[in-house]
Amino acid sequence: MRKVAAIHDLSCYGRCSLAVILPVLSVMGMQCCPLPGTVLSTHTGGFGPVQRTDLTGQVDGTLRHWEELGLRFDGIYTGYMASATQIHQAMEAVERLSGENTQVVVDPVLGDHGKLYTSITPEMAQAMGDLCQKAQVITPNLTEAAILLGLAPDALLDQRGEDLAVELSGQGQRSVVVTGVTPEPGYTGAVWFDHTTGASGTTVAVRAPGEYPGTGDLFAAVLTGSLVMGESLERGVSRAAHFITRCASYTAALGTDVREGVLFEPLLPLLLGDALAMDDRI
Ligand code: PXL
Repeated sequence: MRKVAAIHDLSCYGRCSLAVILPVLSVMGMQCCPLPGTVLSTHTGGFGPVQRTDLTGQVDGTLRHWEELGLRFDGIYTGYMASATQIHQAMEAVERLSGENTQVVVDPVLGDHGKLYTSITPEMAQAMGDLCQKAQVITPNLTEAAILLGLAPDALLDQRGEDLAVELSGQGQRSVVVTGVTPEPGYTGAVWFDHTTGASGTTVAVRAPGEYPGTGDLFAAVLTGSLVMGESLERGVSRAAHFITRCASYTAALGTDVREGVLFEPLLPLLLGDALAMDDRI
């Protein structure tokens, strides 16, 4: 059975990070092994003062134990990090837990809407750039794309060209999916570059009303699952974009508190088909 190490925080209320990544990868038919760097009472998007516990030492010990066990993962997927030390740990994890065909997907969580998140220091932005060098696939939004290119965080908010994905690929060394692009009014999508084929493209999905926390994590989780199943980057991006659109439309129709994220749980069966189809022993 394929397995993915997911190096993220665990926000215990509000539907983001490991709380959405675990169910998505499970339903896609693989074992998701969580490596939480921080446990938080809620995500930081509007629930007031957050209770948090740093687990940096626990991550170190887990990496050591997993290495002793000789574990190698088919996917390593990293996201929100609380410190530069944790970003360096993620780099260590890539070194120590990769096999020959491991898909390393780095979501360089640094900012959104033209601003750095308040917890991000210049040292962390630099370290995240270094972590991206170790990835097969990175999934920045337009704000993160600008930061990674050394520009002001709001410098690229109107970009929608595929050349941006090519520019972030480090001369074709890695694949890039830039999320949160507006290909045309009323639509949302991603521009991508696939370093395994040299192809680039734009994936377009209907823009559902509302801006929900955690959709970036859901997007990259579906993409990671798809890549670990052996699907192409284009297929993975399309699958992820359409899944998010359906989750956001459903959530908007129910009119729940935006802070609770998208109500993806009833839509998980949409991700189920291929895992079943690909293994006739199930
Ligand atoms: O990706 C969303 C996310 C992840 N982790 C933490 C967050 C958020 C969004 O607010 O606060 C801790």
